[in-house]
Amino acid sequence: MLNDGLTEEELFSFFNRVKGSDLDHRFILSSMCTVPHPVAVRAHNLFMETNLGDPGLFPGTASLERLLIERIGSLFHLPAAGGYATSGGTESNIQALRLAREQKREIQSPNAVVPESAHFSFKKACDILGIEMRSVTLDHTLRMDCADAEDKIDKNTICLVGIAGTTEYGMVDPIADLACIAVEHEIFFHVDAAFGGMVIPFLEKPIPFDFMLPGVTSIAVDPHKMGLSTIPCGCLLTRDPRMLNILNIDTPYLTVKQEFTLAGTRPGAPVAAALGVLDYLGVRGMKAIVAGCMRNTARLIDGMESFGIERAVTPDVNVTTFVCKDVPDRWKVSWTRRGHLRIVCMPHVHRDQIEEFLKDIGEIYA
Ligand code: 0PR
Repeated sequence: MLNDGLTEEELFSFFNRVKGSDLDHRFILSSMCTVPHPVAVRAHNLFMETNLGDPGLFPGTASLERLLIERIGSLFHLPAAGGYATSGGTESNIQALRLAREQKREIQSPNAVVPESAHFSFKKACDILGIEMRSVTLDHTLRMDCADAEDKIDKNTICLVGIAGTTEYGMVDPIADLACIAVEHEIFFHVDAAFGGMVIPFLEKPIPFDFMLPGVTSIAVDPHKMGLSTIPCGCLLTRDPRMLNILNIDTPYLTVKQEFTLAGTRPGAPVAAALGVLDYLGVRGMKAIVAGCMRNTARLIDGMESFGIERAVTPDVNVTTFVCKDVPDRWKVSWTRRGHLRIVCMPHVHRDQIEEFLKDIGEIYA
């Protein structure tokens, strides 16, 4: 029930109490989001009231969105890529499937060929768009099986999907091989790099997954995951800078007369935050962050195996999985559909937390 108004003190003592029941990031080992970089927070605060849904009112902020897409396009070997800032991987994946379907309007019963490991956002996208989702099996490394993908493709396939950094196991699908298949069958190939897109380019040995591969049509990447941005910030990039225009609808009374985005009102603040982090840290800084996460990933795997707890797979990015049934309560971990313990070594998961976690595990298993 609404009251007659609280004092600021009353209100914020309530908020602080409530926030106190959120979990402490020190113990969150299950999340693909992290504590935003201080530069992201400062940029976010500066652009708090901006709305990219009416860009003519915020031309400055809109120019930051273009810069962000250009920065990520360059990182993905195509500075001239098209794209825009979404609310995250879910919206990017929905929009990619919309694009794919628009391009093959003549197909009556469209299907999308998607790996079993795909994030559940593809299920949402297919439900909304009336697309049949065909699941492709994984090989023993839990990467998409290319032969099965090829078997599942037929004349009604509007889109092939590969994942660069799977949610549950941190695997990168054989994107180069899938890109060849897409070229051969002339189908739209969307790469979901929501997680891996801000990791793979900064690895010591980057795995090809981006526009460097001719068959890749679009890429989803989330600065609000490994990009240390504030939430919500995803990006959808397209090889053809004009491609998104096929989704244009009329917006007669706005400062722009058409828009292709899914959301109407869109926050400029996390876009400034995402760009801020990339420009502040630069390639060197991002490499240092990613190297730290990968060192912690390796240390965690080593430590767990020293107690006889086997890894489920050797991940390509900073997601670890183990054959392990029990973890002390204070740690917030997650479990995959196949029943493996899953820990994501995000930037907020520092080395001392890994050691503390291993010590706790050692008390049970050593
Ligand atoms: N694609 C991939 C590969 C993902 O991992 C995710 C989300 C998405 C798409 C969807 O992205 P949005 O959630 O931004 O729409 N992966 C995480 C997951 O589902 C998201 C997450 C993050 C969940 C933090 C929990 C959490 O605490 O596990």
